[in-house]
Amino acid sequence: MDDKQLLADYRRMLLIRRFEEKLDSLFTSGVIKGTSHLYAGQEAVAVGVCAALRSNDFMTSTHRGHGHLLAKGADPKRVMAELFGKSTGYSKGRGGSQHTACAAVGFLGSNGITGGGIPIATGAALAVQMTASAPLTKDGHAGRNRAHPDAVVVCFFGEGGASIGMFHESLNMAGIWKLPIIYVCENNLYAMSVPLHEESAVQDIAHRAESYGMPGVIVDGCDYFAVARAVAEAAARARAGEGPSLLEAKTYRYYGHSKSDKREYRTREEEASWKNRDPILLLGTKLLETDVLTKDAQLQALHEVDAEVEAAVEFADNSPEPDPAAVLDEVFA
Ligand SMILES: Cc1ncc(C[n+]2csc(CCOP(=O)(O)OP(=O)(O)O)c2C)c(N)n1
Repeated sequence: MDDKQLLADYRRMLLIRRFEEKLDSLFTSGVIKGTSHLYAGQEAVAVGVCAALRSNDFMTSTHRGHGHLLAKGADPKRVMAELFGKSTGYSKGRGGSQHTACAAVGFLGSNGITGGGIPIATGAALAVQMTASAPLTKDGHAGRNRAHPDAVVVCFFGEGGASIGMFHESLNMAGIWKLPIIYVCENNLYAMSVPLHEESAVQDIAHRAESYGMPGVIVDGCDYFAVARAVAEAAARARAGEGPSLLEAKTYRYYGHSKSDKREYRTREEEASWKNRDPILLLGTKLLETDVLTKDAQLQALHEVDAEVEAAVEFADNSPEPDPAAVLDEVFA
């Protein structure tokens, strides 16, 4: 990674953090309605993963998806507009926090169904594989699918999502067919209020990989470099036709599960110990130590990111509401 990418990724992690902090206050003050699942604390996973991807790679996400979408290169203005339910949002204000998709950056959707993205990502990986093996059309195009033939698909889910049946069915299929997919489990220790030991017989989700004929790798989800390295290896494997991988990033969400959660199932001491290893702090310290970042540039990045978040709020606030007459547009079933 060159210095330019490192600085851009540091800035993107900051952007995600400040975006989520802003959202917390917008939800609390009732400006944005409904609930939200905030990504703060997990930024090194989304940004570390994307550091090792190409722009034409694909991604599926979860109910906690704003960080994934921003890491993949989405415009914060249009992400915010979607959260405001405005027509300028990526899903025209119809999807909201849990159902945003952005084809332009290969983001196949966040998903309110726990683990719901897993079969979708597996199907997308099958489509990529079929594209690669499809005969070229007369004008030299790679078949009917527009997917790049050596694209990879990244599939995010939580450790709770890893307990649904489709996790096992999908990974088995991907293992048999050697699909170009990287399953990334963000293990933040709790599915709503349920700790991992109450919902999984094994405490490392990565160990399940062996059952499906793929490597299972555990990474420190607070360490941007560790995540990027592991994904680079998995992506190279997928592009070489060697099949899927399962990565488990040990991480922590800073906020409660959603707006109403008072976090009674975990201690303030546990929260403080994770915040001591804050992913943005760790990357910032490393970049300062190696002279990639200066204190002035760090401050400037923070100002720029805050201005970007404020501009996103202004754009969303001033955007038009969806037209009620168009409510049935794009309803297919
Ligand atoms: C099929 C299904 N069951 C239950 C729920 C309710 N639910 C929403 S989020 C969640 C926990 C998800 O935990 P995890 O996958 O670990 O992700 P995290 O919230 O920790 O990021 C549950 C059970 C749901 N949305 N979908």
